[in-house]
Amino acid sequence: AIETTIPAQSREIWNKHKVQKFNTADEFQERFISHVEWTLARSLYNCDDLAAYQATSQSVRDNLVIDWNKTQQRQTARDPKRVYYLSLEFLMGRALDNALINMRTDTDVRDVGDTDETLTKGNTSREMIKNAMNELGFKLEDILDEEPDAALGNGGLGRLAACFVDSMATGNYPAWGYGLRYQYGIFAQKIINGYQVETPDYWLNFTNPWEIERAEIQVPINFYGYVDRGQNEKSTLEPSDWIGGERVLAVPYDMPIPGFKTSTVNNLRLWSAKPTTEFDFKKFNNGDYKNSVEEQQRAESITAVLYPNDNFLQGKELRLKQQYFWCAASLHDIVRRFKKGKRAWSEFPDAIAIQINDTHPTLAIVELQRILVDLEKLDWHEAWKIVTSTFAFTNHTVMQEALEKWPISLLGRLLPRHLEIIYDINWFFLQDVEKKFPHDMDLLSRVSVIEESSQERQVRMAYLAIIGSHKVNGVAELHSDLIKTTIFKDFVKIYGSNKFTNVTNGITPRRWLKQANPKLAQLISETINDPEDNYLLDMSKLTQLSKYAEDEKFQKKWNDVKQFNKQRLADLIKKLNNGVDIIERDHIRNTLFDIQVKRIHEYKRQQMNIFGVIHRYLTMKELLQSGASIEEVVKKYPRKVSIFGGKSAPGYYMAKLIIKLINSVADVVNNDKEIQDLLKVYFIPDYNVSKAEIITPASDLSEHISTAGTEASGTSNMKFVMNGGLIIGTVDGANVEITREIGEDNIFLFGNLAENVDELRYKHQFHNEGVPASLAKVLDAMQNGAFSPQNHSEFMPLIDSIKSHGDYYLVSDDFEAYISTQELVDQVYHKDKKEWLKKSILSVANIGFFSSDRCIEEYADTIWNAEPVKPE
Ligand code: IMP
Ligand code: B1N
Repeated sequence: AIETTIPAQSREIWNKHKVQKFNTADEFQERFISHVEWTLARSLYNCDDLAAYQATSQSVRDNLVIDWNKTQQRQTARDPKRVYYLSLEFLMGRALDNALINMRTDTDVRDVGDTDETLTKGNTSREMIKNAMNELGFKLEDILDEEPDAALGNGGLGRLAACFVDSMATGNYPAWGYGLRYQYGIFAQKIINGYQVETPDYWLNFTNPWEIERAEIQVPINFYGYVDRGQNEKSTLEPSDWIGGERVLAVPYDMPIPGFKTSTVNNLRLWSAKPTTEFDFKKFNNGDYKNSVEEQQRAESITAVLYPNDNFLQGKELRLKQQYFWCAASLHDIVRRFKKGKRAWSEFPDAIAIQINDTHPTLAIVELQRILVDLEKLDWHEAWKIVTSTFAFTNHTVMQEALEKWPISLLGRLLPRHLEIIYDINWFFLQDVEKKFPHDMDLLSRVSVIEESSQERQVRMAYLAIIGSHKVNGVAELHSDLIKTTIFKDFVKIYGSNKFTNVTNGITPRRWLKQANPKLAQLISETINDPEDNYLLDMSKLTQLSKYAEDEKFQKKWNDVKQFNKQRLADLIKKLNNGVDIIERDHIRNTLFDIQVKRIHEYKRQQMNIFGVIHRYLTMKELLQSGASIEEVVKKYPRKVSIFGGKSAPGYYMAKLIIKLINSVADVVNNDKEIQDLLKVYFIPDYNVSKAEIITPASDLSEHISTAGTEASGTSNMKFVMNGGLIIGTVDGANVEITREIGEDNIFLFGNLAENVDELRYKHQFHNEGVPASLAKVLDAMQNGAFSPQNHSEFMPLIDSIKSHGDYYLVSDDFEAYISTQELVDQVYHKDKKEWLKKSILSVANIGFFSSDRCIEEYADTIWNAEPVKPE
């Protein structure tokens, strides 16, 4: 039974006044109005769209909280193995529309499997609230637009964590996410004169209805100070006292995470830093009151801002502080909950699985060892067995510049006891290695957690994460194979290859199909006769679409949906472009929408894309100037709009220059009268999750063209295919498995393979063979100021990186194949529309594997050993 402080005789009163969910439009309206009045202190006379958004969210949240409480009570009572997903980033986007799709009313619950169509429709709650809002005088679409994105992440890694919490709730797993509540999420991007300008994202400007502050929980977190070894200098393996230093408080904010078609509502717990209420009287007595207040206030800076780097380590002290603050607070919470069950410590790994999202939470491994040894007085080895059976580690990148290393000096100053523990972990590990591979000094220094070779000794966090975990996984087959043969090769030799595994990434079809593309979702549910949208839970049902792939009537409906979504994107672009259309309305239908939206990175090769655009532009101009008519040009180069979007890290010079080049090319091309609207280029400013929901469904073609071996998985590739877009891509990351699933006829692959990359780079270093003529034409035009008439050398660094600095990303090696594959795309799109639609339909039919539900099931079965806890 669940413990409570309420006396038994009071139960009746509690039960009599038990809170109820709203189940009907009428009940929703009543709830809405009471929130307008009581929560917002507004009324009929001053309820604008923002207030309506707030009141709607509060009302929906009321329903979720009821199920949240029941879910937590159920999980406490049944005491299953719990899963904790530690991620420094959760790129959630907006919550309201998603909650409307996922939320269950009691009516929904009662009618599961019922035949009454009006009640069993997949979108009961959303439709009901849409109508109820209309009656209240609001349009749901406008209300949804009032919500700021929860943009607590950089890109794929953070969005993956968001898809995972959705799937964990949907699969009824007793799983919580733990992260940080940054006051500033990823910066907002403005484009000024073609350049990226960053502005702060103060997303908590208006109260956030989706968070529940738990002010009563305050976890003290310490930094700095020293370790007291006692008078007889006891061993570092003994329980030790870490003393003094700086202290801040961690306060949790909970976000309810509703599953789809289940009343399970899980929790995302985000920590916020607060000053302690302890006061430094020494300073105060010295009359330095102001300084001591300021020092206290600095505590808040720990969770002030998300570091805006993707696939890059900046190595700042505040970042390490964030990591420890979050790991220590989360571990404290996890251990406190475990202790409530009064089980033996040896059962900890049977009760708990902790997944660490990249190496950012690696200190959690050290912190658990510290808790067990120093505070709970367990024997070192007993403790270490518990730790390593609890943790599992996901690697997301092989890029050297992203692999975390922290200087010993910094770690030892900030966390003196943790550094001792790291040394001891390493000591025992190296002893084991020495036993297995005697006298191999090279091996020992290669796998040591401490890197000695560089000027400053550093802690290699990935190695620590491997040693402290029972499983290590990559995020797509190619990537998981690569880490075993490159960066973690020695560890495969030491541990055997069973410790290393693959779990290919996935995405939630609720947000990325149903929510982003309601028209396609409806066509699918009609076609496969699934009015309850059960396919969103079992995406293999989509294979039923295959039989309509060549059905002309169906193809027309399919195409109409795509045209609607292209129109919707064109409307957004118009709005962002000060009300000026980029693509003439009448031409949207026969214009190929070619989209590359993702973080700007040299390895993702947006530069190759824009070079391709320049190549197309120059060739079209040549044709026209040699007397060809527009009609003749259209035959070879049909209408196309190249759309880009994505943020650059603020300090990433080359990425920012690529953004400027795209905007400069857009300036020239879009204003070239001769070209008319055969070719248009547009950079969508401030790409984020809510914009992605408009952009993704509108692609005819999307680009996933990273240098082979550099993109661990990619997840937008899956999103585009799930929305009926075709892909042009390299043989990299999840593109490989997407090809296997949808068939190689339905994807445009090109370029060198990962296995040849080293050889090609070596060749560039020692033989300068020049660039292919097609690329030379592009680079020459750039060098001649075609896109920077005021400053001919503006784009020289981009040219030099290819011609003089070894072309690390192999643009010159892949360019010709890229151009000819683009020409193939043009031919299929414009000459054989039926063939194109068939490819599109077959792609969606076979994309089911990439649901994050499948992905979470694999983690649960092969890594966590966790079972769902289903509501009755
Ligand atoms: P924790 O596991 O102690 O952090 O509890 C998480 C949340 O679940 C709490 O804030 C409670 O709201 C709910 N919860 C956990 N255990 C119980 C219980 O025994 N009774 C009621 N609610 C509980
Ligand atoms: O993680 C995604 C993958 O789909 C992408 O291919 C991969 O690039 C991405 C340090 C990262 N890897 N590493 C990061 C992000 C922030 C940071 O501070 C590294 N992001 C990825 C999901 O698996």
